[in-house]
Amino acid sequence: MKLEAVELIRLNVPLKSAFRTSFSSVNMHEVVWVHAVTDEGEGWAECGANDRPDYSSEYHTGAMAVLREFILPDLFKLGNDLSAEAVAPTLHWIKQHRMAKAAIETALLDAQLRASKTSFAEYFGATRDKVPAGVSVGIMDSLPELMSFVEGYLNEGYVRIKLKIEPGWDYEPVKLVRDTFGPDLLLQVDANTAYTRDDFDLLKRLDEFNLLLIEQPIFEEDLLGHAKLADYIETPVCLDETIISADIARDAIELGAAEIINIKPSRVGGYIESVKIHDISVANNIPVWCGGMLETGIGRAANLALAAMPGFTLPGDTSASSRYFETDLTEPFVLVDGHISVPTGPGIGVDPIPEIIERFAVSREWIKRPN
Ligand code: SMG
Ligand code: MG
Repeated sequence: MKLEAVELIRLNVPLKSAFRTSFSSVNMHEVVWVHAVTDEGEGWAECGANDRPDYSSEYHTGAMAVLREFILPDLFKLGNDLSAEAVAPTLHWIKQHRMAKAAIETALLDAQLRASKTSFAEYFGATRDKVPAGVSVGIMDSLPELMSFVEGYLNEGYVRIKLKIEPGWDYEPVKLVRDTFGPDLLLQVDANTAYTRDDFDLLKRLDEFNLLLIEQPIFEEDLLGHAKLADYIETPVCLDETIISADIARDAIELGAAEIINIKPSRVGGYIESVKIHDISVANNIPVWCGGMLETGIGRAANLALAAMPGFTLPGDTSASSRYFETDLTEPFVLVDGHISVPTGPGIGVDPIPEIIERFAVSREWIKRPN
């Protein structure tokens, strides 16, 4: 396969309601897509970064710059030797920038698999045709507002609730949700690094709610702190932000810092690295589940295929399109009996809808192979 050109598309997609975490509140969701044109066909991918470097160090303008200045020139140079599998080794010299690398690797994997009429799910060795859907519920202004969102999602059929927490919004909302919806509700929390080693006693109080897990309670670089916390509390510690590679996943597991892992392909540099993390986790009896970055249908399609692999034994943050958007940019993903179908078509199995791209696009830029 040979890369001919890449289109970088920046879109502003309104969310149905604000999504507040311990680090930001998003109403208008900025999205960046990578559209790769090769001699064998085209491919699409969504960059997992946010508009600001708040979830990780990456952000859209930076990701687009590193693609333009370093990543794409190297991939153009590969000529006919390009394949999705060749992307990571070629770009190894570029430190970090995993979300930018993941975006181009995924777009090329889409092009490659569309050409060979293979779905992402087949490529990953996925074993299911639908996956159970959880939903991530943001921090709210009040407890009644939280309750009305949680109740609405449960009525729609979501099989697991994740509550975003931060200091001052933890014990009380979790208690209210647990007391109201009972002991059988699959319930977990996500702090996005909002606590410190000084908060271990506070986090231990959450043990009484029999949570599935607590996600990324403290600073992402504090592997040892997570291991100490995992020893101290009953709730299983799950890592998100910390797990940026299969090597880190291996170390976190060995150290006892990760009892469960949230796999986000964008965070780890792509789907090929995600499969490695899945395999290491399965070999160590560590459950994994698929995280989300508020993806449109383009990113969601590929995540659903990954989530259909056998080691993904917990429901993911792969919710239906209607959880996020009035209008998705592909055919919407719908929730049926708490599950979402895994796409079966070649590549990611969905196509962007051109009129909707036009409606939400803020900028479109072509980068062409030099002659
Ligand atoms: O895609 O439903 C989704 C969002 C899931 O909570 C979610 N993601 O830390 O896991 C996480 C957060 C990061 C969101 S950044 C916009
Ligand atoms: Mg998280």
